Amino acid sequence: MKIVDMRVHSIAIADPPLRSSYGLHAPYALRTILELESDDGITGISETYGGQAPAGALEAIRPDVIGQNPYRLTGLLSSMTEGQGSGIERSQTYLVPGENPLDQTTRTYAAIETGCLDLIGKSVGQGVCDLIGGRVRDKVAFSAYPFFKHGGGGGAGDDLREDEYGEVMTPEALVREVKQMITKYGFGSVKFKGGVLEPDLEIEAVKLLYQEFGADVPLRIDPNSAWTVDTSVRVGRELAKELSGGGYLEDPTAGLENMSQVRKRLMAKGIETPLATNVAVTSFADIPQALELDAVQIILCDHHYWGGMRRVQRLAGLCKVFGTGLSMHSNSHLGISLMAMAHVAAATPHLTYACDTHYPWQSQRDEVVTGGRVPIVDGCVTIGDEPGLGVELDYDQLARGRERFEKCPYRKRDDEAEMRKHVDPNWKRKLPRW
Ligand code: GKR
Ligand code: MG
Repeated sequence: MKIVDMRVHSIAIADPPLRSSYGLHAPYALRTILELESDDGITGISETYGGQAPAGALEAIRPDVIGQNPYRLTGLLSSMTEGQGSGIERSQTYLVPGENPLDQTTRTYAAIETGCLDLIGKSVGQGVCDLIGGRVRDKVAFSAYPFFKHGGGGGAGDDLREDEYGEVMTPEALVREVKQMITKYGFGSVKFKGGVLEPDLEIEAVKLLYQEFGADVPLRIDPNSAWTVDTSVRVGRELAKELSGGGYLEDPTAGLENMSQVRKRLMAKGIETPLATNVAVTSFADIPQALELDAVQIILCDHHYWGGMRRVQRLAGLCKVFGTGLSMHSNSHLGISLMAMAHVAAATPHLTYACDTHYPWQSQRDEVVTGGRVPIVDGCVTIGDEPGLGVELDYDQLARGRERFEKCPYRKRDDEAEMRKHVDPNWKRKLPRW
């Protein structure tokens, strides 16, 4: 089998005005959809970060892809899996995921790997999870992912989406948002995006969530490095009960040394809440120091930037050896990414937490897979017996996504610029803010 065509589609999907310590989501999130077509007429697909740079990076390796055997291509491209550098420069501390040039090759590789696996799976009639080691579960659990948000459902001009959750800028509204999500999708755990309001209000939000859902629904809070070490310790102390029993404190502060300080000081008070990260550890090169400093007890994997599904499995193996937990990170995405996340999760025995997903924030109008949105039932995505990733492209919907991309002014994610445009003309991301 040979790859005879490669198609790279830049699309824009409506996205609500979600807040984080990075700033504000733009009315459109950008994604890239990749198609790899074989000489026997089968097409493998994948989804990755969007905008000019990721699409350009894929276009740049076109000559290495066309004419290759999809079983061998990832071997030929394996030098791309290391990316460059490690530590804060390479991390997502200052740059939003998908925008760091230092992990560009790992992201490009991952998109190609997923496309090849989907193509191979479709050609041999097997699911991707069964190609990469075999499923250990066929229901993959995801958690609710509430954000503070301004009013609006995303989109612009005459292309607005329904504002399902309304404005959510108080602890009470956040609880309402989570209730709505749980009613609709049946999630069994909650990952709350903090780093937006004063820490006391975010503490209150977690306490209210705990009161509402009880100890059986694990809670996590992720302020994306917005706090000092002192604030992180204070939040960890005040939420010792609420974040125990399967919860965690994610990236409270920037950098491994600071995370390590937080851990030490919490442990000294007898608080064992684990610290998780998708910011301080984003590559294999970060792991030795993270473990040495005991800065991180849970790593959030993401095949999109860790260099693909098999690298995530390798990460899981390392985590198991060192007794480190493994969870999964996400960014605004559609059904192809959701299925890829579910397939790698299904074939990763050491995955110790429900995965993150932004999927509830996107709408049917933007979905590019046939049959509409991938169902999340009882908080889980079910992997069936369909080959590959189990989804096919809806070419009409893809064309609409491309058209939205052409029309919208965005070519990269810049949450800081959106904050200045819509919320505060002088806003600057400040780490730590509190
Ligand atoms: O979508 O604003 C967002 C998130 O803050 C995202 O960019 C993060 O990468 O979800 C992510 C996280 O867990 O840090
Ligand atoms: Mg995070």
